[in-house]
Amino acid sequence: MVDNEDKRTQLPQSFSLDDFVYERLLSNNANRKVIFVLGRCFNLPAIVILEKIAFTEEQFSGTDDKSTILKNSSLEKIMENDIYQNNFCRVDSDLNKLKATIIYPATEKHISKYTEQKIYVLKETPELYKSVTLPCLEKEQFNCDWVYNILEHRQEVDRIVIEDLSPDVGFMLLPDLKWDGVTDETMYVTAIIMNRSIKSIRDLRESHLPLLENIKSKCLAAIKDKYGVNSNEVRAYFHYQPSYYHLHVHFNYLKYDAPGIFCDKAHLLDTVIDNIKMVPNYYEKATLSFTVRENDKLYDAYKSIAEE
Ligand code: M7G
Repeated sequence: MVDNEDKRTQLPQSFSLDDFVYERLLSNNANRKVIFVLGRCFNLPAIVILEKIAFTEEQFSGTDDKSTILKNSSLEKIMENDIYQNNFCRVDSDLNKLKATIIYPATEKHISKYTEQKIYVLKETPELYKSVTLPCLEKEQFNCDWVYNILEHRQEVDRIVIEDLSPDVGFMLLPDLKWDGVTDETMYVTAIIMNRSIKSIRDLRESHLPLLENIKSKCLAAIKDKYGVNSNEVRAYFHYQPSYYHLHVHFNYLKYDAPGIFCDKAHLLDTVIDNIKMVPNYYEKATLSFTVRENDKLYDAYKSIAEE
């Protein structure tokens, strides 16, 4: 299949899912109620991610009848027994939207990222980072044009929650692609740093503490201001390995089990700050464990050195 990394084709404004020709299912996560589908649009590969959206309190407590699920539903009985009854509940389509994320044209790497596959844990020493991980990610990483579009105010400008344009300690905070931007229960925003030379936590040193502290204090205050979520209800963390090698911090609502919050991938912002305060070059010296998928080029690279 062709790699579309350099094809910057965009979907027409009139695009609808009728233009999407189904090819195959990449994965179906019943727990998250999200499905990843591969197909083609106008002859190029495309991925559609459909996700059922969480309920909100307003859908039940709202005063406007039209926004209230209970006032706009019909029941179809499945079974009853004693005091127990199961039904399908049909609700107004406006109250039952799906979030649809479309990646177009999708690259081989996107297809691999969303394909169900085995995962493995790897231990990366500083030496292995330099000799295996770094060369591999320099060759294989996802394109970061979407990041530069944000930093240069070309895209998502009206979504910026807060920005600090300082080249050293600055960042932009905005709703993450994984979030619909309105369902408070699944709040997920991302701070993207202005500095383009820090790929991941591996590159963090003592000199970056002001950057990390600045992101922490300003983003938590902005989240409280905009979404009413207290700082002690926010999970702030990095991914290692990330998909995109331009440093960014994930912030989400603690009660929401966002994808990628487990200890095989998430590094709390507070812990990262503390580690660097204790050992200024902690992330230069540490052995970091992370997971890879079976189809990842990084997994192949580690496999081949293990075989040597
Ligand atoms: P990551 O750890 O590099 O990748 O985080 P992963 O979590 O996907 O493995 C990058 C973050 O940026 C993710 O949370 C993405 O959902 C988010 N993101 C990716 N893209 C392409 C966009 C985008 O175009 N706009 C916004 N706002 N967020 C994005």
